[in-house]
Amino acid sequence: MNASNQQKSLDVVIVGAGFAGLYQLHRARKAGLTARVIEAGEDVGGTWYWNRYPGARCDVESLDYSFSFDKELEQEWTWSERYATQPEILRYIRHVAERFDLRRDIQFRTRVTRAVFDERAKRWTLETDAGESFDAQFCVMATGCLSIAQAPNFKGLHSFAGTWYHSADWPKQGVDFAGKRVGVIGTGSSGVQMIPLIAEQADHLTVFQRTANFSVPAQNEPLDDEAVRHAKAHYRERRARAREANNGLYLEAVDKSALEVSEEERLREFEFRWRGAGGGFRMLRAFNDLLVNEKANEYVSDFVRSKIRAIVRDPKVAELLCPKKELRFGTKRLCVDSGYYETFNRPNVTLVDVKAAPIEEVTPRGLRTSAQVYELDILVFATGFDAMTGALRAIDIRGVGGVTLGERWQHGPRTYLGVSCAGFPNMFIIAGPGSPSVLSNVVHSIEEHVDWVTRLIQHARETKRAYVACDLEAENEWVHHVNEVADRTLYPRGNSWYVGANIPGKPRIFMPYVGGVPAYRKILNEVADAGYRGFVLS
Ligand code: FAD
Ligand code: N01
Repeated sequence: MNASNQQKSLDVVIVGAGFAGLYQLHRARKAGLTARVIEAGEDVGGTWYWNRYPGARCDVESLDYSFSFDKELEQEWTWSERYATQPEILRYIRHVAERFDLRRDIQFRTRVTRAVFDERAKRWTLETDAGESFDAQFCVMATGCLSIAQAPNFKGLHSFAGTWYHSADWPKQGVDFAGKRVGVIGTGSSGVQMIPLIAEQADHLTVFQRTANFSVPAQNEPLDDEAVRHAKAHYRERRARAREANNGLYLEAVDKSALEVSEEERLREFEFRWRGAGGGFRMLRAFNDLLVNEKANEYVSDFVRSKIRAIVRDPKVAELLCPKKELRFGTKRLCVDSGYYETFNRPNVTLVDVKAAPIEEVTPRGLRTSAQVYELDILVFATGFDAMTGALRAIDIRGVGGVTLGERWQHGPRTYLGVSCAGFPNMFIIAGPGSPSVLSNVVHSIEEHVDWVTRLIQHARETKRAYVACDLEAENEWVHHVNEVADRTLYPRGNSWYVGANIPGKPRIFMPYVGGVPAYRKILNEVADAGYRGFVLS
């Protein structure tokens, strides 16, 4: 139902109807608050509404990458594969929306363009692209970390006679690649997932790679009845173990340094994680220092490179696919694939190095690099997102004294605990910069944030405080802590979207909190127990 004729003066206004916005709506209602969600898309789902490219699926196991707040929901929903596809995840999110009757409080096809804090009334006014406005005491930004696509701005794109698509704005009816000459630009997680499937359909596929990233096999498989029965019978233990793991995932971790074992043992462990059930992110946890120790990282990097050389038959192509030494394994988000490297053995697939010969322009008939012209019917941009800050900066957010979030964040995002920004009272961010967010099972992090924010709002209301603001000192200390913890790892050295390196001109700062999910939860709890230390409630 479109909510445009309904109440526009609310306790909480929520922007975004992905996992975060939906759960925030549910929790707000449970807390007795009036709440409304405003969503740019036509339906619920967020990431899983927009990213419909072939091969799109999660790379955190679906049994974990799903809501844990309701035991019945957990028991009644059955995942068909270890890593569900986009259509299945979208079906799940729609099911959640129906089951908890969420749609009646969601306004679709509406983009929030402006949010202004009224210091006197201590309320937010949100304006939309449809010219409506909503006012609420609290504003929750559930706008997503990967929801603003990096728009392709290649010279000549407008002249292209074929059709082009971005992975994050994929047509609902799908794309027919049969008999077509297709070019894919980008070899991050999206490219790595779509390339094997497009190669199967297209007449010819040309992959334009700028930087080779590491990818490990998902070892995806159907979940048979026995696996499902077992998982459901032990769901609570599974969730509890995930909560105590650094990245909120249920994965066996080896608590040993890669340096303290023999070469034989090290290779056995890597091999087990490459081939073994589950594959994927298990590789990151083969040893406890892969992301903090250069030598340990070199071991796992060399192992993956040896696999690429063994899979890809043409040695030149294999070398091009091998990530270079400067890129440490895992410091750019690890890709998880199904048959990615194998695809380059197909006769209808060509890999082009656009670092050596950059793309110069799109032409009416295809694409020209500094070395060659490629004739194409379809161009696919898997070029990523303005991650973590893009969706927030796209809204004209004005806090105390009319200061904009864009001004406050001109040198990079600044938050207290990843949920609040000094100068922007009564506004909260879900799973944003400064929280474990994208380094974790994001659904898990979303649930933790939403629960915490809702308790804070309830506390404010119960104690008759209209105003909840984090102080600048607390924010400065948190930003310092986020950087300090990141600097103890290899993460900031990767030229990834984690540091904004993919967007020209974006300040280089490591945005997520790398301290781990359990350590972060402990801090959140301590802050709450200390009467919301670092916040002013008045
Ligand atoms: P989103 O799902 O991004 O939803 C935000 C919503 O806000 C969007 O629908 C957007 O339209 C809306 N919005 C934004 N700005 C406005 C505005 N101004 N006005 C109105 N509406 C607005 N994470 C994992 O942990 N595991 C995975 O396996 C995984 N797989 C992924 C696969 C893909 C292809 C991508 C792109 C990301 C993946 N992620 C994964 C990260 C994923 O984004 C999160 O897991 C999660 O879905 C984020 O949910 P969210 O509700 O915070 O944000
Ligand atoms: O985007 P990316 P993504 N010319 O930024 C290249 C999540 N996700 O959509 O590395 C040429 O990772 C760019 O090259 P380079 C996940 O968190 C998860 O793939 O900058 N190339 C890179 O190769 C992920 O990390 C899944 O040199 C250009 C690629 O485009 C995040 O979303 C699936 C270019 C972009 O890679 C983003 O992934 C999908 C240019 N001008 C997404 N501009 C799962 O599997 C960019 N590139 C769960």
